[in-house]
Amino acid sequence: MATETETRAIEIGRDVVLRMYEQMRKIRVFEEHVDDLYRSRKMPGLAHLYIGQEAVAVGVCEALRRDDYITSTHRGHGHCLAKGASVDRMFCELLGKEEGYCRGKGGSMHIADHVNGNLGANAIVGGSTGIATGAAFSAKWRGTDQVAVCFLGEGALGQGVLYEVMNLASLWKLPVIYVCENNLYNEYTHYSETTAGELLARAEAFGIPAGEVDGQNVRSVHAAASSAVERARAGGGPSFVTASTYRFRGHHVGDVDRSYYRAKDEEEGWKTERDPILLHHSWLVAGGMATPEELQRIDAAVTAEVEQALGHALEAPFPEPREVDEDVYA
Ligand SMILES: Cc1ncc(C[n+]2csc(CCOP(=O)(O)OP(=O)(O)O)c2C)c(N)n1
Repeated sequence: MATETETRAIEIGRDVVLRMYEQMRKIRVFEEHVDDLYRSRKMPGLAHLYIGQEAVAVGVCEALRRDDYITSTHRGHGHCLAKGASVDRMFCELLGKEEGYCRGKGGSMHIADHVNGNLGANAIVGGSTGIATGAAFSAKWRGTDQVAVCFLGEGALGQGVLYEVMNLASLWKLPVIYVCENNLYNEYTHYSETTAGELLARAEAFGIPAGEVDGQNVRSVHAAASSAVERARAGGGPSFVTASTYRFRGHHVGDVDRSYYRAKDEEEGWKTERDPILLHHSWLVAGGMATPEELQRIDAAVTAEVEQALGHALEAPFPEPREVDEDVYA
């Protein structure tokens, strides 16, 4: 018998499952180029790559409308792209160019895209939990049916603000969904060394329904997110979801030798057996949703789009030096 996730995946249709494949590929190709930009010293600063976690951003954002809100983290490129950001402007921002989302002055960890409901990445671990909950409060106060999704890493479970806002979200039945991406490590420390007790119990203590989902299965993530979104839109209040996932690369692009904090075999196991894009690819082909040739065409189109955007960004102008203190608030 088909699982609930698979039944939903078939119901949502071919367009959606193919778009989710395309979006995951786009994030992967984008991030691989970001790594190259860092290594070739063309990008100022660092970036925290999302490779390996693509199914979480894509499965969740596919369940949202354009006018719904998200808040993101220091590992935010995947969230931005999944919510509709343009690849050109993303690259421009990372390269400090004027066309970037923050006119080149924010960089990787501060990209916001209000037109698509993205209230911003955030370098402060847990910092966006208050912003997402505030956005949900605003939606409720204004009488809209928008929802807000707060992406957070499991490292943010140690931040007090999360518990203040979950308390209010539950009391006021706010349309907010906390999506905790548990990629097992907070920087270079396994989460079991920083996080006491059961993760889900933390939300349940506030009366918030909480569940865990396989973060490498984009259809499961989409199904879980869709249920939480339906509940929030209908006035049912907040939800909390942990997505079990893994970052395939370092904590940031410069974290190359990881052997002192996690085993090579562990990384290899996730990359070969739990890659969300390969898993979805196999599912699409096995279920007759797409042929390998169709998926190859999507891959080629995505690669061309990302490479064109990169070429554009590399040539794009920097802001004028006289603008150095414009649009800068801190
Ligand atoms: C308030 C705060 N404390 C510490 C840091 C330094 N820091 C940056 S990322 C990070 C780990 C975050 O882990 P997690 O939330 O699990 O996200 P992941 O990096 O695994 O995606 C830490 C401690 C910070 N940016 N903000």
